[in-house]
Amino acid sequence: MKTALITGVTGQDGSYLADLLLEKEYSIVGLHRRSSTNNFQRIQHLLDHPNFKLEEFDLTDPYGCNRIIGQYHPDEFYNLGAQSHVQTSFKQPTTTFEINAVGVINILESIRNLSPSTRFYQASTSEMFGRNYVTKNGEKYQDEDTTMLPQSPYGVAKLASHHMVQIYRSGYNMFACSGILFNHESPRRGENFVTRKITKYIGQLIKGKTKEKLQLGNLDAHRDWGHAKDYVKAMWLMLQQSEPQDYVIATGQTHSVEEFLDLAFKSVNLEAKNHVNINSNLFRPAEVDYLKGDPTKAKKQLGWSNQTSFTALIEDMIQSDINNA
Ligand code: NAP
Ligand code: F7E
Repeated sequence: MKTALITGVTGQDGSYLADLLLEKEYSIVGLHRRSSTNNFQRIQHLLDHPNFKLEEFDLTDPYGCNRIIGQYHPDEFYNLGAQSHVQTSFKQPTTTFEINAVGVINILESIRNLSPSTRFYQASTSEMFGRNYVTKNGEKYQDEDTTMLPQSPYGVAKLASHHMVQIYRSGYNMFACSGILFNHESPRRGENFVTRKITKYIGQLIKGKTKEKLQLGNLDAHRDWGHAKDYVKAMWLMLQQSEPQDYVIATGQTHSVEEFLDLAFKSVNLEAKNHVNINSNLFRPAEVDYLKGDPTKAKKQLGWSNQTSFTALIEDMIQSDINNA
């Protein structure tokens, strides 16, 4: 039985990855930060699973990294833990860098020194591209070779760790790779990301739980949105290859925030314009205007492809939030 360690197991992706690896009969050690109140909502259904256990851990603690890696010598290590909110990274740039960049060095060093055969996955992101894209046949998109010009402390920290992974791979011959994942959402998405903010509001509106208008920021930004359940499969596939490499994971389609908003409201026969206020406080100091990934390499080499359409994603999130409300 293979052993996998997952940081960020209490988060959206960590919880779906744990589901997937348990189906594949892995033994999972979920690494979580101590908090004063229980935050196990997304993994509640796994807590009694015989192949699932939890360990306290913080990415910013190098001694803790050594302790965990030295104790388990895992076959696979998935680093999904992060300060993952872009807007928050402008307010907490140092914390973001400590967790998202220095934290990754902490793990890479522990693996290099204590368990060099462990395969390592890093959660890189389309935010690293920032405002940059390339144009081919009139199409604007980003792929593995597109120059990265991040526009937020989050993007800068993730780019630092992305380069670190490449250095440990080439310099120390480690099996270390990064998935450059474009936005992916689900019913388990954090409530302060724009998609979930919208679907949660719609659930509450329909059930008569709110009379307030929904406050949103920039509706013009374009994102390539997929479903987290599909994307965790790509993480696993990357660690099953004969050579470690980096891959873009995306749907290959882009939509504006406004399109998401309008479609979400229309799907329950409402008009967004009657329920939304634009709030300038929610605009970012710097914005990423346009993201559309080209997942050709992942399709060819991993056999991975997106399975959930944009409308099916919205439907899944809205149904779940109506039930929650
Ligand atoms: P998420 O729901 O915000 O989960 C982040 C996880 O990281 C949580 O479990 C959180 O624990 C944990 N964490 C935060 N600080 C930590 C620390 N100092 N030590 C250990 N764990 C810590 O994020 P997600 O959407 O699942 O994303 C997973 C990863 O993919 C992140 O690295 C994110 O940056 C990256 N990513 C996400 C997307 C996307 O669209 N979702 C796209 C590209 C890349 P708490 O529960 O205690 O807060
Ligand atoms: O913003 C706009 C906002 O916070 C999307 C993270 O998972 O994906 C995510 O980062 C867009 C931006 O996601 C609101 O300005 C408008 O243009 O949902 P978001 P994100 O910043 O794209 C990447 C790939 C990651 O790696 C990150 O970890 O929506 N927007 N109004 C708003 N955004 C938020 N959060 N809240 C609003 O009210």
